[in-house]
Amino acid sequence: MPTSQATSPQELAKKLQSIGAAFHLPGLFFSHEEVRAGNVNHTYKVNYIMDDGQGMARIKSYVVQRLNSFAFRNPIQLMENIDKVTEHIRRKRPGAMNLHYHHTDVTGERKTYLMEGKDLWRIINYVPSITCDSCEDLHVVRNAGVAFGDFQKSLEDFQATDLFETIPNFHNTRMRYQQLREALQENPYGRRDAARPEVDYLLSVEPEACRLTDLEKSGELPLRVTHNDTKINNVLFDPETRNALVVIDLDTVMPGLVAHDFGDAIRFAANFTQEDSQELEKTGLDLNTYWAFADGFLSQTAPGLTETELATLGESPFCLACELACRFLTDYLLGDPYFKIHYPDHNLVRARCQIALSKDMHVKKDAMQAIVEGCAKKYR
Ligand code: GN1
Ligand code: MG
Repeated sequence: MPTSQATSPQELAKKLQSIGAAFHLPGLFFSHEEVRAGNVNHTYKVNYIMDDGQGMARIKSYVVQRLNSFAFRNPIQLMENIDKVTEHIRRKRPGAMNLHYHHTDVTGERKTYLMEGKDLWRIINYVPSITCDSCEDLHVVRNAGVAFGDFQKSLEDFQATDLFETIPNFHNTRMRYQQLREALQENPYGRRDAARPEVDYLLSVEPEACRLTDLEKSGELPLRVTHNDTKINNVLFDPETRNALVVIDLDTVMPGLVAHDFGDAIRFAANFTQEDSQELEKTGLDLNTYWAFADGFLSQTAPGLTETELATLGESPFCLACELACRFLTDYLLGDPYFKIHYPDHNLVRARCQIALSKDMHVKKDAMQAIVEGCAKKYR
């Protein structure tokens, strides 16, 4: 049964129950809710009730996910990557919270996934926590920087060639521009004219937007193992202390640049508005938030960075915002096959917001670089 957005709540509940059974979840399924955080995978919180051993009821929750098979063409290799990375982190940070994936025991083999046709399902323990989409609490922002910086550091001795490239060329900005050009050429939904001003702007900044990709290609920036999707809502926080508990969403852990992780985190966390805001006059880079994240991130990573890596951090949010604008616009032109949308022009709106953000980042590039250098000096 497909579990598209058109599926009825009853069908979905039945489906989730059968997935839970395949993973041998104990207790009685009694409710579920969709978690609308990610733009790609489908995520649900499911709640089970069981005996606590003393005759009282205990409720236990799990996170059930259906991987987007359009975005991730090699789901089994992806799960193998996650296994390797979480194991590595477990060894390096024995006391820290780690993600726990449940196993199916279908053929006596302990697998962390269930394949149903093209769909891969997986189940993770639910961690009581809070996440932030935008954040005024600079303590939380700094902690997110520490968490992503520590994630980076904990993988510095991980053999990058041991990882399967789950989405090849994920942060290859040149290729994202190429895909935009092809979508414009193809124009299958006749949307090209509606996207003209956005396309013109993106093409006008292409050389600057592709700086990271060009420096990677010329070998001036080292490839590391990076997270590649460092939205602040991919960090779980303790509801009371507001300290970071664990970094989640490891689907795109692949070889990449430090600047990808830094720039992507900033473009999401330090925007005055949400990623799909239509209030373009309010959209822009908040330097206070930027500073807090940079300080946390560099407190972990500064000692290991090369001078060239450090020199690219200030411009990286601009590059990442333009790259994502290309991706949203390409998806809009192709009829939205990749990103989940909540209304017809959603991807065009998202692209416009990233463009407005990138314009403000362009103005603030030197300030961003100065802040990075100041923080790095502190931690070296
Ligand atoms: C997707 O699904 P989510 O929200 O974790 C996308 C990121 C984008 C982001 C934009 C695998 O991430 O690259 O930056 O949307 N992930 C993938 O919101 O394409
Ligand atoms: Mg993701």
